[in-house]
Amino acid sequence: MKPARRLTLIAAGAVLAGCAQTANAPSTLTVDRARVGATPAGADAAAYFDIRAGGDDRLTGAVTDAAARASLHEMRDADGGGIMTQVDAVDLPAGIEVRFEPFGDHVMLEDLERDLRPGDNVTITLSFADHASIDVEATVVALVDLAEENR
Ligand SMILES: [Cu+2]
Repeated sequence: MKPARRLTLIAAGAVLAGCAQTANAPSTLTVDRARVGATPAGADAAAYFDIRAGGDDRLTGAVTDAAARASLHEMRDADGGGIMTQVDAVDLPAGIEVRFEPFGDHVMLEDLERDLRPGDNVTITLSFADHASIDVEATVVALVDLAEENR
């Protein structure tokens, strides 16, 4: 490919990316009911919340200073129940409330740096394909209370 043609393609790509952002603006995104199960240091805790994106978006990652790592987990059907599987992103269709909840999708806080006790708060930074990152304050709740949510 000749250099001149390659430059033209790069420029076209930049224009397309610009259009996509303009079409979504102003992009709104809300996160509600953030909570995480009480879990001892060194173990993994699941975090849950409701997300509503104003335009099509994707949740692409999470970090927290309460754990060594955080990853996105989906529940997939398997023999004898569900199995959790790490995924790169979770789709957030425009205007739809996407619920991360017990026995469903969640953010896994892996290898906790400290005990998470009921009433504590954990800051989780969520990142998205389009929207700017959001800091979420998740409340630590007893596991028994999480288990009762779906009853
Ligand atoms: Cu998990």
